[in-house]
Amino acid sequence: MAIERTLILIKPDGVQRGLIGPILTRFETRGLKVVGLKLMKMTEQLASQHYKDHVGKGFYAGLVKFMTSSPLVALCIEGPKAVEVARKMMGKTFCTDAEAGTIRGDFGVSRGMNLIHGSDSPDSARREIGLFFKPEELFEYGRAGDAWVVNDEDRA
Ligand code: DAT
Ligand code: MG
Repeated sequence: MAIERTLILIKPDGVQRGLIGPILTRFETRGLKVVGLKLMKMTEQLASQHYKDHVGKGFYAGLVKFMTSSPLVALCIEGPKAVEVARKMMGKTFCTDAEAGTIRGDFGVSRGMNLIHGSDSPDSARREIGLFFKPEELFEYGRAGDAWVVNDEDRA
């Protein structure tokens, strides 16, 4: 099954700057399917679970302050190699380093306020999706144009 799901967060800076639409549009126009979507505030507890690998690092306190400061949009998106495809669309971690054409490279210039999170592996994706979504908040559905986005070879 080459179809994967990944967790995307449009971070508080993206929401505050009115970039929910432009960022979401990139995933939709790429052909990826939104299977979960919510506006929510990240708590410190959720931050410590989501960023468990960064707890204790020098930038952790600032990261949590930023991520809990204002609502974010959590998305679960689905498609062939969705984890890798989304990471490439996001660009490098710091917007200053991200290539033009990527989300971070087109919409930001900050290091820490880098607009978007995307899971870094299928295992992380499964874990992170479980932190943000209940099973009943994720939807399996067909779209009218799906046959022209993904074929049997892509699904094999
Ligand atoms: P990514 O979001 O590209 O997967 P990451 O998982 O290494 O990057 O780090 C998580 C977030 O923490 C990242 O989006 C921004 C922040 N961050 C990482 N390294 C940092 C650093 N050296 N200084 C400040 N913020 C940092
Ligand atoms: Mg990461």
